Amino acid sequence: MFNAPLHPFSSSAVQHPLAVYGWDEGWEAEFAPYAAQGLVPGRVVRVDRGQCDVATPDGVVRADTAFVVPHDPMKVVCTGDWVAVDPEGSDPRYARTILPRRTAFVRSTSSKRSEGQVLATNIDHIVICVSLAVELDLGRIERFLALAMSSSSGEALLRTSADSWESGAQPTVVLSKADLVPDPVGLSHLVEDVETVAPGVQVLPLSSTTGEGLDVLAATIAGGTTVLLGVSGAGKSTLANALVGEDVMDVRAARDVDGKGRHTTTTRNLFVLPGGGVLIDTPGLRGVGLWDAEAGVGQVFSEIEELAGDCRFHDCAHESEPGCAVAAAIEDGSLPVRRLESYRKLIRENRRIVAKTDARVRSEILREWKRMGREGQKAMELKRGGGRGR
Ligand SMILES: Nc1nc2c(ncn2[C@@H]2O[C@H](COP(=O)(O)OP(=O)(O)OP(=O)(O)O)[C@@H](O)[C@H]2O)c(=O)[nH]1
Ligand SMILES: [Mg+2]
Ligand SMILES: [Zn+2]
Repeated sequence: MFNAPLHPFSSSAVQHPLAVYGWDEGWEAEFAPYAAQGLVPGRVVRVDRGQCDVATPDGVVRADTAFVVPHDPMKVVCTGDWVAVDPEGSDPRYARTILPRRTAFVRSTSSKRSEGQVLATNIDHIVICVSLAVELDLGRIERFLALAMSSSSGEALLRTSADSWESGAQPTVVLSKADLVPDPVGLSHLVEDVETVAPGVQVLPLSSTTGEGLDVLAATIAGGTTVLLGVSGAGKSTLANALVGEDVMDVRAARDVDGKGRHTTTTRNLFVLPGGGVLIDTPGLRGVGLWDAEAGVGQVFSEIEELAGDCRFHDCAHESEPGCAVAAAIEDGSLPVRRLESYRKLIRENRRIVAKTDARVRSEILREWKRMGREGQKAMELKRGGGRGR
């Protein structure tokens, strides 16, 4: 591919050997101090139990990630990270540091803990894979989208403020296995259903079997880094193989009909796409806990937030306030009740998660609880007081 042997840090017009992995001037500048130490840049293409495979100018090497802070999941090396590799040593080598992440896709790990889990980093596109072989779960699509739209910059992730951040990556919803819905009218209805829960988001029916939609998706994600997300069995790895043009991933055997819930893919793997850009295939996500996704929820439910701007009171809770534009939209049928409930649920859930991670928000919520508690108590006292005389 390269006509001349290249010095890895050369900034000449000749393409850098890591350019196909997304290496650019920004990374080069970021890496300069490490280059001065004699370290080599590389992109993590796979992580497996404390070791990772790193694409370097000399090819893919195995590296130990001993530098990580194991109890801080946000600092654990992740597929998509750019790292500085020690050229000394053989197998494994040592990855010394992670370059600051431009974006990261994070979910909360469990409802008990306040930890976020970084699923992929330095991503530009998020492809949410939804199988048409099973009934559509619109609530789950909204949840995936809220998380996708709040994927944030690496530095922001380490901040502990409640400021909402700009969305880092552009989502696309792929309706996979479209060959299983041969009726075009039925298919377009399904697409419309998903479009209503994904304002402003491209919704693309696709079949890895027939190739339908594949070229459109390939064009959408050409250039940049794309991560494939979705539940197990959605067809992510099959799609990865189709996009890469090679069987790079194992897929679930078609006869494995009882494979429900079993994960075929267990690691996150990064591949170079023939049309430019890279693709990260991920294991199926059972649950996607929101992680500081307020901005994302706002975007997914933008029509509700827009309506809220027309409510008479700026702090309208859309319960039974007079002049509530949201209630009016429910009334006239233009806003489905399911949608409002889904919005409320995700906002509540996100607040709980944020409260666990952020002291300021926590104290705000506490104040609110206390206020409500005091009011509740007053109400109770009034009631009791009123009852006492009888
Ligand atoms: N009919 C049809 N079947 C498909 C298509 N894409 C994938 N499948 C089938 O769906 C099943 C699951 O596909 P995988 O690609 O392994 O799914 P996955 O999302 O990677 O699953 P995990 O790795 O467990 O997360 C396999 O049996 C595939 O053959 C498609 O376009 N059409
Ligand atoms: Mg898979
Ligand atoms: Zn309202």
